[in-house]
Parts: sequence; structure tokens; C-alpha cells
Amino acid sequence: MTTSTPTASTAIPTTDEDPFSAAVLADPLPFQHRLREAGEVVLLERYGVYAMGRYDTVRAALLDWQGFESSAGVGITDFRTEAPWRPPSLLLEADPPHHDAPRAVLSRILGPRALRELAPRWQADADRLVDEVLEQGTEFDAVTSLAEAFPLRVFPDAVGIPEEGRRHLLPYGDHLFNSFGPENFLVQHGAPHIGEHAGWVNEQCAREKIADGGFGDAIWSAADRGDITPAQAPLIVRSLLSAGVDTTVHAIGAVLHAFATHPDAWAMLREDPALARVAFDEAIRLEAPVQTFFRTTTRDIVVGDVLIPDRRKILMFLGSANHDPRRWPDPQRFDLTRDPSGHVGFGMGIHQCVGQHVARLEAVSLVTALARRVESIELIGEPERHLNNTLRAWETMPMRVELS
Ligand code: OVP
Repeated sequence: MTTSTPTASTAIPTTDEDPFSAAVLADPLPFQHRLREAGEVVLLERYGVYAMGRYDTVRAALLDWQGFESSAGVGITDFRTEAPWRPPSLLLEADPPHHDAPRAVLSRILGPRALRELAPRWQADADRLVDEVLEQGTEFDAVTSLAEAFPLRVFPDAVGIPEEGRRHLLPYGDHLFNSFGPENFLVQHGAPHIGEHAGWVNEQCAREKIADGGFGDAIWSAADRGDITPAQAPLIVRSLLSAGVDTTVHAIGAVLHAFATHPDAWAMLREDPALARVAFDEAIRLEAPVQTFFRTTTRDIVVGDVLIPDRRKILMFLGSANHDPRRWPDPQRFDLTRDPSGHVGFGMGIHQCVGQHVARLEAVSLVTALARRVESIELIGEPERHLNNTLRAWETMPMRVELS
């Protein structure tokens, strides 16, 4: 997709639509369809940034980390010309060589081997949560009762942070994900409170706060061994608290919504509980809790027949790529018979979600617990979206289940 002598033959397709408007955030699929149809790369006139919405294009750009860097920030702000609002993440907002050591440390700590002993505990926790919810009745808000309740019950304990103040986690993440977008109504709404939330989050990353035996402790132990520096450790703990809460809440919301609206899929899962894993990845494909991230060009790059100049921001529409009919037949359908692997809901390449095994284990535990007790799931009212500049999320999801 790149050439050594950049040439571009065609004028770049341009749109004045605002992907960060309330209307598009509430219902992004029609906009994403227009974006994919407009071309491989489209100029978002309003912001002076580029956008990619097709699967092949997004995937290729994500794989080309040298041409499309992350270290200028993966939000709309270019860290080389504007100061970031918090110290950059050593993972998300870094590239090789600086990215390598933090990434290697975290991928071992959050890898499938390390999670093996957590799996039976989280399954028991999920079974217990589902029992508690069903004891209260068979009608509930699936967002608060399940999608928020389960990650908040297991993940902060797994990191090893104190109980006190955990109410800061969701609003911190919500504002952080808003802050990757422009300073619109969502950012303005969160800005007055972010100091308080960020202050608490940053304090929990200190060694003295972290309990023995969890992910946080493992990060500090890596610093003791010299795999990372002591100055890097708290920032890597911060990544867990930044990226690990809202994302899994909305992933679980996505999978619950998908099952509630695809009863055939729930019946299949009940027949074969091992489908919980594919259901999770199919829900990530379908809903992409992280909808978008930016990259920044490090030189002039030709994509298709347009030239993206050096040092431009490009918005990668992960959710749109996962709905590209050029790659996915019947993309809107939650289909447990398809192979969703290759979706870009976790990104692709060197930055691909390092926490995905944790997220998958959370979702599989909860879905498995539900499948053990619930015959059918339905919505008993219109679920409401929670708007965020980056996240695809539910605010409420009125649900009724029938026990088996
Ligand atoms: C989805 C992500 C998101 C937000 C923050 C961070 C990572 C971080 O590393 O701080 S990846």
C-alpha cells in the first residue's frame, strides 16, 4: 500500500459529516457505510484529519506501525505539537523501541498461562453473581446488574488495588476514551471532574497500594528484576486501570445485547457452552467496544490512489472495518457459525489488545454462568446507548430472563 515515490492520481474524497456528533455516535452504522463507500481514505473536513473505514485498509495501516505511528498519540491531539492531558501511556501511546519492554512484561502477566489459575475463581464469582441477580428477580437492568457488576467485582481485585474509591474507575475510563476525540460536548461534560478521578487512579498505581499476588504486584516485580524501570511500573499499572474496566463492561454489554436480540444464538450456546468464546469474539466484531483510534503518518504515504502527507492524523474505524461487507458476509448478524477471527476490534499488529485474554475470560465466565441457569433472554424495553467519543456502549438494557 505504500510506494517509495508517492504519487496520487485522484482528489481525495471529502466529507463534512461529524463522526463525533451525538447523532452519529448514537447510530454509527449509516455513517460508516457512507465512509466505506466514499473511498479507501476520506478527509474529515471539519477536523482536517483523514479516516479509513474499510477492512483491508484499516488492517494494513494497523500492521504498518512504522508508517502509522502511535507515539504521537492515538487521539486527535498530536503530542508533537500539543501537550497531552496526562503522561502518555507506555503501551498505547508508544512505539518500538520504547514500547517493547512494557509490552513484553504485560503480555506475560496477562497471557493465557498466567490466567489459568484465575479461570476457576472467576467462574465461581460469575456463578455467584448470577445467583445473586436471579434471586432478586428475573427482570433487571443488564448494564448495572451484570455488565458493570462483574468486571467491577473481579478486575480491581485481580489488579490488587484497594476497595476504597473504586467508584472513580468507570468515570475515569469514560473521560479518557472521550478525550481521544475532539473537545466536544462529551469532553466538556467530563472535564470538570477528571482531576479528581485521575488523582485517585494515579495514587493506586504506587507500590504501597498494591496487594500481593495480582497483576499490579507482577508489574512491580518486573521492575525489581530490571525488566522495566521503577519509573515505568506505575504507568503500566495505570494502563490496566485505564484500559481494563470500561472496555470489558461494554464488551459484556455487547455480548448480552447480541444474545437478547438473537435467540437462535442463545439456543446454540445452551446446546454447546463451548461457543461462549466464539460468542465473545463475534460480539467484539459486531459492536467493537473501542470503535476508533487515530494513528499519525511518519512520512508521505499513498493509500489506494490518494496521498496522505507526513504528520497527518488518520482515524481508524475498527467498528466499520468489522462491518465491511467486502470481508464479512451479512455483517450485522451475530452469527456463532462464522469465524470472527481476523476482526480488528482488538486492533491488529504490535498494539493488538494485550488484555484480550482477561476480557475474554471475564465475558466467557459470565456468559457461561448465565447459560447454566437461563433458558431464554429478552429485552423488555428499548435499551439506551451511552455516548462516548471512542466507546460503543449501553447506558441501560432492560432484560427479562426465563429460568431453566
Ligand atoms: C484500549 C487503552 C485505552 C486507554 C488507555 C490505555 C490503553 C493505556 O495504556 O493507558 S487500549
